[in-house]
Amino acid sequence: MNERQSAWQRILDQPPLWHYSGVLGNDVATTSFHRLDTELAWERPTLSLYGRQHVIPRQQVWMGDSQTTYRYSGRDFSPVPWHPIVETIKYRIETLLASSGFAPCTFNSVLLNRYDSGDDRMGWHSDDEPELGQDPVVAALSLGAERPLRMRWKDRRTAPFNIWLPHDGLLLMGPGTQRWLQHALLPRRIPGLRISLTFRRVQSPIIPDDNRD
Ligand SMILES: O=C(O)CCC(=O)C(=O)O
Repeated sequence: MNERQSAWQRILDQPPLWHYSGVLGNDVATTSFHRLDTELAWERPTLSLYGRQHVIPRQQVWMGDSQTTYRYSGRDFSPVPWHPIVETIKYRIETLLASSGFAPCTFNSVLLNRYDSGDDRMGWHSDDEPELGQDPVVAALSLGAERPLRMRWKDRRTAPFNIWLPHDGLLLMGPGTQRWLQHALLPRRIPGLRISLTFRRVQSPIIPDDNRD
């Protein structure tokens, strides 16, 4: 593994959990943030959770290569084609990971999440859907308001902890992260819009339901 620049911060060794500050540079990150906010067709779908229908407490767009259909909580999501800004960000992250000595990753899809305010949220889950394969790598870029991602071990070996996600920061969740940990973006009294882009690689087209809310 290459020497990592000081912009990388190791959060956990096993599973590998890293944060990188300043992925795009502040100006590009800020322009990308505003353009994604206004140019994407954000949706607030209704999902089935524990047998009840409810509207998700955030907005989202599922984007990627055409075969990357994704299913959770009783719904299929067909990807919208790559937006040029998102595709540029994807290449930037892939290049950054390769040049930092991580195993090469090629992402073919991304879930974009839009949190209008601190009330918008995502419940406890792991990104462990079978179509992502065993021990997927997920790389999440944050834009806009800084929020903490709450992490907890599935076996409760230590207390839950926060990872603060600043504008233009990348959280790299390496192999094993989804197997051992869950994460959530809990409601917080933090004003301001936040957008996250969670890049993934879909290996097979369809997955069984989970109970993400
Ligand atoms: O918005 C975030 O940073 C978390 C997103 C997330 O957990 C997911 O897309 O699975």
